[in-house]
Amino acid sequence: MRLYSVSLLMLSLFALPSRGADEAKKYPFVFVDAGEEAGLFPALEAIKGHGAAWGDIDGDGWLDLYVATFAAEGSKLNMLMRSNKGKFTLDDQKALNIATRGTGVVFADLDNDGDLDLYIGSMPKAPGKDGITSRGCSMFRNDGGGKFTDISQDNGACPAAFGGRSVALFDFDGDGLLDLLVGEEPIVKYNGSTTKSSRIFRNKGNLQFEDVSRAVGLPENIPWLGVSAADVNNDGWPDFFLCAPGANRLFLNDRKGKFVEAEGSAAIFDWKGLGAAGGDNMVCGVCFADVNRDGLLDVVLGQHFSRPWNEPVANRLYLNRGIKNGVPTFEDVTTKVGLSPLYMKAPHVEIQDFDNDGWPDISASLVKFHEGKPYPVIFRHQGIKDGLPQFRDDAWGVNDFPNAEDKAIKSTGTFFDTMIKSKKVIYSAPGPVGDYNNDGKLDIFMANWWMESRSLLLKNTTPGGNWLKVQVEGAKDVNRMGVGSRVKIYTAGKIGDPAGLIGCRDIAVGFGYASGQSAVTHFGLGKEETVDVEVILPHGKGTIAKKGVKANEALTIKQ
Ligand SMILES: [Ca+2]
Ligand SMILES: [Ca+2]
Ligand SMILES: [Ca+2]
Ligand SMILES: [Ca+2]
Repeated sequence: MRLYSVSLLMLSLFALPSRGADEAKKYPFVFVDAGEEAGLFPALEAIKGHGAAWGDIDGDGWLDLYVATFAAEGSKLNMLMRSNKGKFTLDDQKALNIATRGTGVVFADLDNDGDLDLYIGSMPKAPGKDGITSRGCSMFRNDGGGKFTDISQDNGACPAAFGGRSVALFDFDGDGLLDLLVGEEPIVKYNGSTTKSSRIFRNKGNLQFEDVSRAVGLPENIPWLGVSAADVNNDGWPDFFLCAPGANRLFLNDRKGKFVEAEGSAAIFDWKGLGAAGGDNMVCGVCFADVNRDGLLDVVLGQHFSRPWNEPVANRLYLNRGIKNGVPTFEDVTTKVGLSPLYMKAPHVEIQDFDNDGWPDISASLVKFHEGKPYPVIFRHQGIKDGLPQFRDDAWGVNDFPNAEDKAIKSTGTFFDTMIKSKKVIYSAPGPVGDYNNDGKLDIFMANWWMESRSLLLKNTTPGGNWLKVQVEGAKDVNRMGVGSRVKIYTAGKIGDPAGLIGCRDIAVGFGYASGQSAVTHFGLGKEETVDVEVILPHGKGTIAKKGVKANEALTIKQ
């Protein structure tokens, strides 16, 4: 109820006349729509884009991009865009050009051979009146150099009647092989699936998997749209979060191969008070990172509510307030920290430092436009005040959306027609962040759902501070990608001192919504020119310290 009253307050604030141009000048980031110059078009024109992943598939140091679509009349099928130093060309491998209703896409080294395989979470569809068929979940083996072979049949992770949504990687049992966490669509028979039960597929080695969902304690009938795995109770073992309508839950790893729901998690993360919900009101994306430098991972949730232009809704931030008896305590600080209600869906969410000032910002998969230029909605971290991180978004003021006319539209279809024509705002399902041009500034890719609109490669040219990229190469029972490693950045000379902590996050792939990220973690460093880096390997496999690391480089730490 409280949130609702705040929404009304914000509604009246936003109803003030727009100052467009002046507001655009205040926007603290600079993004360029770089899809054309980077070569994504015409390949990515006319797609129903619904999933995307970054990953360096050929080991040349440049991020490649896989885009998944919803197979529909007129839409192109899934595509791999291969990067040559930041310029993309459409890869011609027919095997990858499949018809899916793709939501989750991740590049993942599932056999620890040093190259990235590919997994796609998708909802199967039998041919209907439209004659269009789509495959369910699919897996491709990288045979080296980014040449892929379809191994979806009989691998155990691509059941025929399973409506896969977002995907996250984790090594839940500590055997050094990455397991898959795949959400299932909440509406039974919306696709070729008869269940709404998310799955954990355990990696048995040799690219063979088994469904261990029930055996490890993930109950039946828990669908999920967004997924994320991270160690939220600092015991070295990956925990996970599911979000779906009415089912935001945190599960903790018992370190013996099972999960238990964190006590009280359903109540803490319950998303009530949003008026006459229903319809496609959905909690969608989830992302973990430490936003207040206390060494505890906080969590942000994204939303895909039915008609936010009528009734705005904020993406939510929960601070991790400490761990008691192995269970983290979370506090909803959304309104206290400035995450203002959004008048549009913003399903994907990431915590990343877009201006490299050392404070991680919160991005929504939502863009406003002024004079044709994109202003992605990013809540910029303003630092800590009175013990709380403060965030501010400056994108909304750049144009008058939603004006009274926009707000009066009740029909979703009419609204979207207007939205596409007026070019004032757009949102996307996926919005994976990655530095595609290797300049140390984090870029964003948003696959577009409307065929007459365009996907956005948002090149970040924001003047900013120093940065550091860290990746971890596992061996000896730690997965090769280093997923699950905790990376902590300290001011030089302060390693291990909580007062010197600048950044803290887990190496993670597959978070937010419908998005796959590279296993390279990025930290803004502000003015720091050298820092100390501590890597805590998962499952108690040890700690690696690197002191006096120079800023503005990509550091690979080997186990
Ligand atoms: Ca844990
Ligand atoms: Ca924290
Ligand atoms: Ca920042
Ligand atoms: Ca960049």
